[in-house]
Amino acid sequence: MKIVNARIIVCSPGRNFVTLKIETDEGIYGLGDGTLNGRELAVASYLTDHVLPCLIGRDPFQTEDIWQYLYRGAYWRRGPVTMAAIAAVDMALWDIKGKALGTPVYNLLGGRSRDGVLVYAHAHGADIEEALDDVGKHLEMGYLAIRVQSGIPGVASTYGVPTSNRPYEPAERGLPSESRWSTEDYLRHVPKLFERVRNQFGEQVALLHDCHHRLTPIEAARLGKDLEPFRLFWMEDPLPAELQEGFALIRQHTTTPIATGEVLNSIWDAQELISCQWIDYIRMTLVHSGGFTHLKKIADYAALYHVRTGCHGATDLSPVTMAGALHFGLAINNFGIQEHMPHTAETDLVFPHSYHFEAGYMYPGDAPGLGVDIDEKLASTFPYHRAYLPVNRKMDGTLFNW
Ligand code: KDG
Ligand code: MG
Repeated sequence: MKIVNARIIVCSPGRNFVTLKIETDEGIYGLGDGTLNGRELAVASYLTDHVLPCLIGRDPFQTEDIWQYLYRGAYWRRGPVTMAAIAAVDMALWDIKGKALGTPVYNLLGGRSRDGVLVYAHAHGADIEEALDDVGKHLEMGYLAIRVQSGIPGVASTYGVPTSNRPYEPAERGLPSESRWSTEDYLRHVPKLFERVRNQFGEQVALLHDCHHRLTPIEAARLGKDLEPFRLFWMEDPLPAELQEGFALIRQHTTTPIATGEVLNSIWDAQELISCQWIDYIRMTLVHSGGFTHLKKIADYAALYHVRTGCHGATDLSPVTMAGALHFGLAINNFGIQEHMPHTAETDLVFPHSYHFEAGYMYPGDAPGLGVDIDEKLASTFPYHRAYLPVNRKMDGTLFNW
């Protein structure tokens, strides 16, 4: 089998997605996701202008060799644009492999290791009362694990909480919006939120929280200690992820489990986080970390150090990545949990898929390959719109982490 064509489809059914379609001389095609929120066209160009011409004529079964060709062969390594582009190719090749062999991708990754993939939902509210209502709704929907974020008194808008009636979607069309941030107000508020959630919903539900990179190590240590009575499943991204040893300080002070890595791209970015056991869950995901070929190595490395996976699964990861994450999560031994943030109805129509949610778990389905397709005609009715994530400043105007 040979690759005869490869092209990019950029569409925006509610938000932007970059999808790669690789076609073979046997009529089988594969899909890959290359979406990088707010920088989509950089990946599209990297693929179209620099990568896709090199794929024509290659054997799509050579996933390892093609991965190394794109990673080592470029000379310039790592980084979100490069790794999202490599991921798109890798995903599409595994999709082709599965279709050619007539089997779901999870069977190529080791086969089923569990019955279903535990997922966590997002609950949020403008204040604690609204957040509690939303937790209740998600429990009724069958979720067993719920991330909880709420508005903070004195802070006009914050990560994870919608400012309108629409479902939360951080990227906005037009130029980046700006918000203001107070760490002091946040640190006072979050323990109160989780005290109320535990009091109302009891011990059974797994609770998660995303700090979204906004604390220093000692602030994160304090929050972790304050949250200990409420037994969180994890505290996510307490710090910006570049300084791996920053996590050591948090670890010295708290037993609240730590998850990080959604902005990391290679095994080298997380090497100390994992080998020093500074984290409990690694959040790298297929699209931003080089696809199955690389993420499998990261997961196997993490397994040596008792670190489990908790792959990023926000709406900027397309249904192609979501499908891939479910195959991956079903197959590997050290799976922890998978994020699930449902896509818009339009997105689900553009990307028909065989995965589904039931009673707290998701299932990839048994279709050969990834089990996800793209309706190109419908996709063409949702053209690309430039969109950005917000920018965040401290109350005095200092530029800060969003
Ligand atoms: O594009 C950025 C989002 O994917 C990110 O802000 C979502 O932190 C996030 C999460 O945990 O889902
Ligand atoms: Mg996050």
